[in-house]
Amino acid sequence: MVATADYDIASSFAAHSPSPDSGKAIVAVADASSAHKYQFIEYRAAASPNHHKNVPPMVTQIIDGLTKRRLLPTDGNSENRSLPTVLLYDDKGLNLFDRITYVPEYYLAECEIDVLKTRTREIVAEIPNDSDVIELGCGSLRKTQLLLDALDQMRSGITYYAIDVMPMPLHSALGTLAEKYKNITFVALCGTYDEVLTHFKKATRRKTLLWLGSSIGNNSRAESIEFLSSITDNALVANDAIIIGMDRKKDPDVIMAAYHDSEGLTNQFELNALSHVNNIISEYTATLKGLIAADSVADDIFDVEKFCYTGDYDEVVGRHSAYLEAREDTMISWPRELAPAVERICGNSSDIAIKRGERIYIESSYKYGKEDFEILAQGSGLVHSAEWSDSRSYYSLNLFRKPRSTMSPRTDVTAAKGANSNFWGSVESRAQNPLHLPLNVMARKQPSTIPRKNEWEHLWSVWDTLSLHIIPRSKLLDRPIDLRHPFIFYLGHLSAFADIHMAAAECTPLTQPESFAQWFERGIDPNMVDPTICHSHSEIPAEWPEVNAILAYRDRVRARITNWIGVHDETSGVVPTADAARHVWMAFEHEAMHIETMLYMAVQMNPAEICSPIVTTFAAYHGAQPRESWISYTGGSNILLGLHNDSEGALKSQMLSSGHVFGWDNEGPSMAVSVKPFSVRTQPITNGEYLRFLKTRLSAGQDDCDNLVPKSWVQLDECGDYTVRTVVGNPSITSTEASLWPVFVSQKQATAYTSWCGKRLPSEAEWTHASRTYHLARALGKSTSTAQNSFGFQTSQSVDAYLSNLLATQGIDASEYTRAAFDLFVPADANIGFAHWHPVPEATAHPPDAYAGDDKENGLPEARFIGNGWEWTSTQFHPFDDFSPSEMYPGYSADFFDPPSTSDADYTHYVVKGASYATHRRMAHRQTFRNWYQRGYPYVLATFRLYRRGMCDLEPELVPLV
Ligand code: AVI
Repeated sequence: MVATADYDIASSFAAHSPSPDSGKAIVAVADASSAHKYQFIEYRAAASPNHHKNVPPMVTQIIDGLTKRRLLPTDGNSENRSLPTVLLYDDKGLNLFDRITYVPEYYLAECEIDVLKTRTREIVAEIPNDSDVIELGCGSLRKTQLLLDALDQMRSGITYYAIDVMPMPLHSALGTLAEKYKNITFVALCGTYDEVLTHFKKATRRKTLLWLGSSIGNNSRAESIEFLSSITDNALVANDAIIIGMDRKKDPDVIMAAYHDSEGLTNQFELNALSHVNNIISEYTATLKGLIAADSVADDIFDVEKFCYTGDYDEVVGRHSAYLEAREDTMISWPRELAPAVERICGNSSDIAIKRGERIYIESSYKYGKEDFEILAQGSGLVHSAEWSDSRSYYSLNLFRKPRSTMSPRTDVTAAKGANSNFWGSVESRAQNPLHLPLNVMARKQPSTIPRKNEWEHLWSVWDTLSLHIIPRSKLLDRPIDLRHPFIFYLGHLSAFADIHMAAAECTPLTQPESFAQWFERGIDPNMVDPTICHSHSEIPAEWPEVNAILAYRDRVRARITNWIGVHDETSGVVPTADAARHVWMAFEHEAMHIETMLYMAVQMNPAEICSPIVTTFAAYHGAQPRESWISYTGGSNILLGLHNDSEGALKSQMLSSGHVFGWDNEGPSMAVSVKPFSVRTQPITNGEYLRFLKTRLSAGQDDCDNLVPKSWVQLDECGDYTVRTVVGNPSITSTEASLWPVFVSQKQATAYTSWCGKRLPSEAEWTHASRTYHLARALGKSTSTAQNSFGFQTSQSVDAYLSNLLATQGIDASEYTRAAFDLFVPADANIGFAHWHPVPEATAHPPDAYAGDDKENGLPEARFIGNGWEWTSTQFHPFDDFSPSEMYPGYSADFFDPPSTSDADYTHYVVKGASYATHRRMAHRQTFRNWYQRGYPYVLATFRLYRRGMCDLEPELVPLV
C-alpha cells in the first residue's frame, strides 16, 4: 500500500527525533526531489492469518444496521435502520466532502479558516516551544497550513504528528508539508487513534492535540465524552491540551441550508454511501466466490436511484440528522454467498422490503450550545480554557486542558451509549421525559447519601494538589492570614478530624499517633476585632510535627476510610447505622470545606511563590459591561428554608434509610418564612463595577477607601490598576476578563457598595427563594416553550407568577421541588467544584452576536446564582427555630451564633449562600447548605448582588456609572 513512496529504515533519524514509541516500525520518507524527510511510523496491527475466514467488521455492521431497526438519536419514538457514518468516506465521498467545504452555504469550513486566521496569535500562544502538535486525522492542508505557518515563524522545536488509519493521505499531506516548513519536524503515525495515542503518554514533551473540522459533531455527545475521556487518561498528562473545532447552535435555517446546499453536493455525498455499500458487499461476495475483487459480478444490494437524501434539525438537542429515504417501495436482496453471514448476524437471511418513505439513518451532525462545552469538559476530566470564534459566532475552536486533579468523578456515559440511546440516556425520548425538561437536567440525580470511593479519591487528589503542589513545601509553615493557623496545621487537621469521626463510626481506637488527634483536632477562627477572643481549639504545639510524619498519618486515615467505604459499599448489602454514616459524611464535607479554606489562604500568598496547578490564559477585556437586568418575585409566607427529615436525635441508632439526605446541624429543622415582593439583579457585582465604585469614592475624597479595597486584589500601579488573586495567575481588572468576574469582598465592603447605590443585600430567605424558583422556572420554561411555544415571560411579571403558570398547566406540585434538598436545575455549566480554578465572566450586556438558543422563546432573563462565588446576605447567622446542636460536633455552628445585639459589628457572622468555584458540587447543589463568615472577613470567595423592594419596572435600571 505504501509502495508509491520512496522510503527506507532510518534509525539515525529516529534517534534524534522525538518519537512516541521507539519500538515501532519507523521509516523516514524522502520525496525524490527533496532533502526533507518525515518519519512514518506504522501502528496498525498486522492482519490476522484467519482474517479471510471472518466476516469483515464493516460488512457485519452493514448487515446489522440494515436488518435491525433501532431507536436512534434522532427520534425518541421511531426506530430506524441505519448505516455506519464512515461509509460516507470512500474516495468519491472524500472528494465530494472536499467540494462541500467550498460551497457558501456550508459555512463551517469558512468559519474555521476565519478563526485560524484571525485568532492565530492567541492559539499559538497556547502551544509552547519544544512541544508536540498532534492532529487527529491528517486534516485539510488548507487549514493545517494556516497553523503551521504561524508555528513555523513564532515557535521553535515543534514536532507535528499527523494520525491517519490509511497511509496514503498521510504521505500526500506530509510530503507537501515537510517540504514547506523547515523549522518543524514531521511525523506520520499510521493507525487508529486507539492504536497510536496511548504511546504519547510516555512522551515527556508538552502536547497539543488538534481535532478540527467539526469531526466531533459526527459523534453523539456520549461518544465524544467517552473518546475524550480515554484521551485524557491514556494520552495526556497535566497541562497537555486539545483544541477541538465545534459548530455552534444557531438559527436552524442557517444549519438546514448548510446540509441542503443549492449545488446538490450534500445530496450526492450522502447518497454515495449507498454506492459504497454496494461496492463493499460485492467485493466481499466476490472474495467468497473466490474471484478477485475487480472481477466482481455480484448484483448491487441497493438500487440507488430509488433513494433520496433527507435531513432534519432538532433545535432542542442541536443535531442535524441525515437519512437515505426510499422514494418508492424497494428490496434489499442479499447475494446468495452472503446468506450464511446474514443468518448468523440477524437470525434470518430473507430479503428486506423497504417501503416508500422509510428512512435509513446515516449521519448526525451535533451543534454545541454554551453549556455543552462545560458538560463535555467535566465529563472528560478536562477544563474548558478558551473559545475562539469567528466574527458571527457560528463556529469555534475550543481549548481544553488537563488539570492536575479534578474535584468530582466524571459523568458516567456508559448507560447513555447503548444502541437504543444517546447521550443524556434514554431521556431524549418524549415518553420518558413528558415535560421535555432539559436533557442534562434529567440525567442528573441526587448524590448517594454517603460519598462513594471515587468521590473521596477525587477530593484527596485536589487536596494534595493544593497542599503539596500549589503551596510549595518550603512554605507550609507560612501563615498568609493572621486569623488562621499556618498551612501545616490543615495538613494534619483534615486527617485528625476524619479519624476522630471514623473512630466514632466504627467504635474503634484512634489512628496512631493518637497525639495527632489532639494537636490537629480543631483550628482557630478568632474574633476579628479582638483576636484574643476565640472559641475552644486544639492546643498549639511548640513545634509542628514533621511533614512526612503527617503525610504517613494521612495515608493511614485514608486507608481506614477506604476500608469502611468498601465494607459498606451499596452492593455489599451491609447497611450502616445513620449515626455511623453521618460521621463518615461529616468527614467528607469537612474536607471539602477545607479545600476551599486552603484555597483562599493560598491566594493570599506572595503570587510569585504560588505553583499554578494548570496553565491558564485569561481572555482580553474588550469593554463589555455586565448585563444590567433584574428579576422580580412576589414571595409569600411559605418560603421553606432548611432540611427536613434529618434530625440527628430522631435518627439515633436507626439503620440508614436509602435516599436519606444529611445536613449540618444549622440546616434544620426546616421552617417556613415570609418574604415580601422583591427584585434582585440577575448577576452579582463584578470587579469592573466595584473598581468604578472605588474610583468614584476616591475622586470624591472619601477617606475610607483603603478599607474598601478588596483583599482579593493586588494593586499594580499608582493609577489604580489592580489584578485579581488566583492560584493560576493574577489577571488585570482593566485589561482582562477579570473585569467581568464577580468581585470577592467582605460583607462590610459589599454593604458599602449597596448603600452607595441605594440598594441592599438580599436576605437568606430572599436569596434562597430567588435562586431555586429561578432555576425551576428556567428549566420548565425552556422545555415547555420549546415544546409548545405557548409561554412567554414579560419583564413586568414575577418569576414565581411565571412558574405557577407553567406548573398549573403541567400538573406539577411546586412544593415537591422547593422541598427537595438538591437543586437539580442548577445549569450544568455552573463554575463549581473547580470546573475552573478561577471565576469566569458574568454574562455581558453586549455579548458576541451569539444565538440565544431556546432562551429566546421564554425570555426569562439569564441569571446566575450558583457558582463562581458565594453571595453575602443581609441575614445574621442565627439558628432556625427549635435548633439543636449536633452531638457529634456540638461547636460546629453553635460557637458562631452571635446575639442580635451585636448586629453589624465587624465580627458578627452573616450567612452566605450559593457556592464558589472551589465548592464541592454536593454542597453547591444542596439548597439548604448555609455558610457563614464574620462580616469584616475579607478573604473569602464571596461576592454580592443587589436587592430592592417590590417588583422591578419594565425599564432596566442602571447602576450609576462613573
Ligand atoms: C465531516 N463532518 C464534520 C461534516 C458535517 O458537517 O457533519 C460531514 C458533512 N455531512 C454533510 N455535509 C458535511
